[in-house]
Amino acid sequence: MFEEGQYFAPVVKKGDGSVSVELGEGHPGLDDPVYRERRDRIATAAAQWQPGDPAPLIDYTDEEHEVWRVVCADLHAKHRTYACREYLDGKEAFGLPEDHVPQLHELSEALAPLTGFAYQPAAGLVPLRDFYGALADKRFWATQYVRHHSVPLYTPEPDVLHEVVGHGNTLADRRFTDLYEAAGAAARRVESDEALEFVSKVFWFTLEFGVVHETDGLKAYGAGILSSPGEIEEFRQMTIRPLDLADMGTTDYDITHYQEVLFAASSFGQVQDVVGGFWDTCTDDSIAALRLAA
Ligand code: TIH
Ligand code: FE2
Repeated sequence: MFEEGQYFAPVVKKGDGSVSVELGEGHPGLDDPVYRERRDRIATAAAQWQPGDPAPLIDYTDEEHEVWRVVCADLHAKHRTYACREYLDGKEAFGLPEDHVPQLHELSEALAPLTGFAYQPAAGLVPLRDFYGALADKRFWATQYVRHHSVPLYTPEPDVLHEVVGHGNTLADRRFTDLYEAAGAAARRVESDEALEFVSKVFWFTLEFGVVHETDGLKAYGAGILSSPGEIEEFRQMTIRPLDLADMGTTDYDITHYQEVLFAASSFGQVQDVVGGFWDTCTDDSIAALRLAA
């Protein structure tokens, strides 16, 4: 999913149906015309996609495949050390290629028998209600561009590596997809923007950046940690707070840096019970009460 920040790259629609991605100050691709052309082309394909169509085929270049290889090779050993059990199970079931960027449409086909989830292409920022609401229908909005080759270890912009290596391996396991679906149902149920923001912050501190205690140490289950070869080596040094709905739903975060505050569950079962249970039942009123308790 795409959010605002240092690298915020708004998508601007042009008259001919194509779109242009406005890379901002500080973006590593700002002065790289080849990269900018790629971003525009890939975003245009997403903008022209219609619901029901398969995700567009992207003609990834050798350089883009190389970024994929570098990140996957680096994460290969790090996942074994730092990823939680449930993620490693999903990764094994999904069997992603490590030598080339896969196409979203083939990943949707592979997910169908596993969990029924499917990817749909995002040109850029997807409004919160659309992004989360789609999860209730087992649809995951995903970008298709590749991070700039000069910064493979971390990007504040969710790219296809984040969507597929981070989220995809979780979309292959029902213990995770039950949580995604519950978050989607919650986002559809709540009415106020404040309640939706609370639901989305709980998502951020769990499915994006959650960590969990296992017998041999603290592990990551959040997709944002699991897709970043840089951040995955640092999360154990951050401020680790216990899983707490009121705290997660009201804590601010900065998407442009490694997350300094993380919330640790005592077990994956606690995430299912506490966070899944919250999304299953939350209402505007129950969230207002949690806000007061924070
Ligand atoms: N920082 C992640 C990465 O480098 O893979 C991408 C993002 C996850 C969540 C927001 S941005
Ligand atoms: Fe994400």
